[in-house]
Amino acid sequence: MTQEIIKVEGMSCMHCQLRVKKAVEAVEGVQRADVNLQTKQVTVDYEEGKVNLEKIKEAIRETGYEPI
Ligand SMILES: [Cu+2]
Repeated sequence: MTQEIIKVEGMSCMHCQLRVKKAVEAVEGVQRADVNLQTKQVTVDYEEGKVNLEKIKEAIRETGYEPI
């Protein structure tokens, strides 16, 4: 299992937090996503080989937020 932290702009409330969490966790190969609104960081646990960081960022982008 690999853990990465992605910085995401545009999240302002618990609704955003949940949307991002659900979107990331829906990506195949992702085991868990934790969104911290205060630091604007998404901590993702995923299986390398099944998914990569770019795919995870894309899922965030599709939800309407901006991964950095
Ligand atoms: Cu919101």
